[in-house]
Amino acid sequence: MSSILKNITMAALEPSLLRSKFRGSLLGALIGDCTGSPYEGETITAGEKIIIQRYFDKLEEPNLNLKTPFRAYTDDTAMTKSVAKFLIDKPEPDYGFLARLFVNDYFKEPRRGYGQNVVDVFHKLKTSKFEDVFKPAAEQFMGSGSYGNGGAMRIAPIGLYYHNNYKIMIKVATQSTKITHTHLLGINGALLQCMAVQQALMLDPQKKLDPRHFCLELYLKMKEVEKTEEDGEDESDFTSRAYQEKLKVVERLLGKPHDDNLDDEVIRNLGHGISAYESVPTAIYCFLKTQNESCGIMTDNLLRRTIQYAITLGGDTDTIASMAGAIAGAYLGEDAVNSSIAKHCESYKEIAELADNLFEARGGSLVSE
Ligand code: AR6
Ligand code: MG
Repeated sequence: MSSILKNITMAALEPSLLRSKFRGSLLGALIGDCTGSPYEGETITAGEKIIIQRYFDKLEEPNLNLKTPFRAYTDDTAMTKSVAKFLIDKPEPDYGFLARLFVNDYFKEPRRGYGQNVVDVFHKLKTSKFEDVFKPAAEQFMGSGSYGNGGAMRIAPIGLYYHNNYKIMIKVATQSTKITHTHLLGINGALLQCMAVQQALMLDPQKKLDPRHFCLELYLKMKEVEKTEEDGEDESDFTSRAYQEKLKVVERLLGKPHDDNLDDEVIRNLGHGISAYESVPTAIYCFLKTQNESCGIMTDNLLRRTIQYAITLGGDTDTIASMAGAIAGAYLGEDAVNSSIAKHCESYKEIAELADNLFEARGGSLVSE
């Protein structure tokens, strides 16, 4: 194991702070999903950015009565809930159990905006009676597998639960992703998002974060992941080093002062699409960029700032805002969650409870390698 992996801080966090961070992360993911989904697939103009600013200002009003009481969540949250339950209900990872949770949820509520590939995989899993839970996904796209961001969008519970057991975190994140996504870019995108959540969780929310340092640490970890990826031998250089290269771009963009043209450059260089490659580095950038108050978003609340900024980039808004929200919430904890905004999100109480159950299932922060 390289020095970067050996040096990952294993210091136990104070239990009440850790519990708060579990809640912050899962609620951040939920809020990003629910507030982002109305803008999915849009190109956001300067005028719309102002409308989004007003939309969030309004959601923050404590006595706001909306005709529709809540913003519905999408497949991002549905699948995140399943991943959390998989960790809570079984002492050892049981991927057959996780596959059944995904499939049961999908057939109960199919209209949550699932990607077409995962829908195919769910049908095949059901028809095959879950005989080999990794086979259907591996067969998709003529054997190359999906590179969608569906593995990354649901990974936060794994980064939280295994936060002080890095090696197992990587293993469980990889295997759980492979139930639906087997393309190297889909898997490594999920690993990058998982590492970002874990890294954010380990930070002291009272201390100002150094965005470029956070990015460099992720880059070094990603270099390790992309180097040791066995399947990478047959892949092009581009695919097997893709995320290292993207993180260099994130670092470069973080060095630029905010202006009206920068968002277009971010979209052009990092992307805002449904592939993991064009969305996970973007979510990380959203989190890091909004640590600086001059990022074009008018609010002191760092969690809202991250989520709102992610939405203003357009494209796959719910998933990018959800991933960015999961990272920001893991850093900041529940104190950063604006309760007025949260209460407009479907199932926010259930998600807070799920975060507590995930925390309890872990036995606090006591288990380490
Ligand atoms: N070759 C060609 N197209 C691909 C490939 C590939 N190897 N992999 C993915 N696609 P999917 P997700 C395209 O279905 O990742 C939802 O809104 C293909 O068009 O695996 O779970 C979620 O909330 C495929 O249908 O879904 C996410 O935001 C699409 O990518 C987003 O969609 C999505 O891959 C992705 O969810
Ligand atoms: Mg989505």
